[in-house]
Amino acid sequence: MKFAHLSDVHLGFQKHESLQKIEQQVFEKILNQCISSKVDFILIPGDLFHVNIPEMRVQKFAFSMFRKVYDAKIPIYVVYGSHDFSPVSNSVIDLLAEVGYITKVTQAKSHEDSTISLECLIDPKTGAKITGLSGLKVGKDREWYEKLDRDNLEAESGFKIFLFHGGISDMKTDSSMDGDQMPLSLLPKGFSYYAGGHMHKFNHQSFDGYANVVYSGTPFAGYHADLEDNANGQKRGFVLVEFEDTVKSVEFVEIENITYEIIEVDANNRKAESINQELLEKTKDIDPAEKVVIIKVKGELTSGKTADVDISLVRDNLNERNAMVVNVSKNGLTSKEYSITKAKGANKEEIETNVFSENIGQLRFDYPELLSDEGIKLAKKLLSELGQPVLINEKKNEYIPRIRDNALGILGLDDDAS
Ligand SMILES: [Mn+2]
Repeated sequence: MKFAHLSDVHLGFQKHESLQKIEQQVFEKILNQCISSKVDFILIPGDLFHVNIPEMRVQKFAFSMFRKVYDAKIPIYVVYGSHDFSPVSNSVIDLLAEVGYITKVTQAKSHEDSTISLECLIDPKTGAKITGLSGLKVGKDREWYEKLDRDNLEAESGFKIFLFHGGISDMKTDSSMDGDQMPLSLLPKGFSYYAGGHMHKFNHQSFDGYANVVYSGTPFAGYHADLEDNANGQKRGFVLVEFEDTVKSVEFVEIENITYEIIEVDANNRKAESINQELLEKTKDIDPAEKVVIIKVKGELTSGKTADVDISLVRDNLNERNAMVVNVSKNGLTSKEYSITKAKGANKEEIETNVFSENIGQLRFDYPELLSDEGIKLAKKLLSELGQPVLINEKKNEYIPRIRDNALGILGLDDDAS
């Protein structure tokens, strides 16, 4: 008997059309493999979708995929992740569950002594007992686990699987995703397999009382940093598990997504000009055609503004040579000469004014209206305009020009050129 474990698919995360295609292709490939290798069931412990109610394009795709798996008579067992979680069952997960394409495994009961008990559901074909808890929004998970009646679950006999969504502090994982982690001891002991979601890299470890604690990782990407990891050689895919009365084997199945190039530049103790030059040179050395190109600049410039590091030439060059997507990360870039000083204030209004007045002195412009008190006023007006929400029933193609025209008006610029 065998089952598949995949998680953190984050359907709907990608904004770029070409990457949306890859996102879908990868998911389709995995489900096709599940069908062709005749798995008995599929586990998805959370973040199947990037948000609880994704756009219709994503929902349509998901329904067509799950329909195929349903027709192949393969049950899918899920818990919510932190991304597709909804406290009032207002998630596309619930639609899929309602039509019977997937099954939510959490059957929890709260008791008077404030404990929570879980019941296992039994997979009809294999007899495997399956239960688990959803990932909740930040910090809430721990509370549930602390109230969980573990004894009752530990007393269950047979082949048992626990689905969870969250970080486990006992596991050696990549530190970039720390945050909320809980000790393994909050999970019930003695299960045959712990199907984890939330951590985006494959990880398989066993502990005393806790065999086979496994994260399948994201099959493609659910954060921008995932693409960077992919570019640096991180393998992506899903997990296939063979079992009888115990787990016989846990196999990571790699699914290829796309090819990458990464251009990294260290900006420490340098000027923007030399960075721009290095970027251009490194760009010439790569063949970007049909690849995701990641440009990463970090470090502290000796002078100038971080905006002086100009990616536009490099981007144009890469696009002319048919790069699929160019992703720029300048988050780690700062400047000795110009850095935003934090400011305090009694309210949002005051903090904004103080941030502008603390920092505007660092700027050198030929336009007096961009400096001193006049500049602060202008900046505040602009900030408030850019923060205007979409009106009820306003369409995106109405909202964007409205905000743009108003912003250009505040700056005293004419829009005719665009
Ligand atoms: Mn995730």
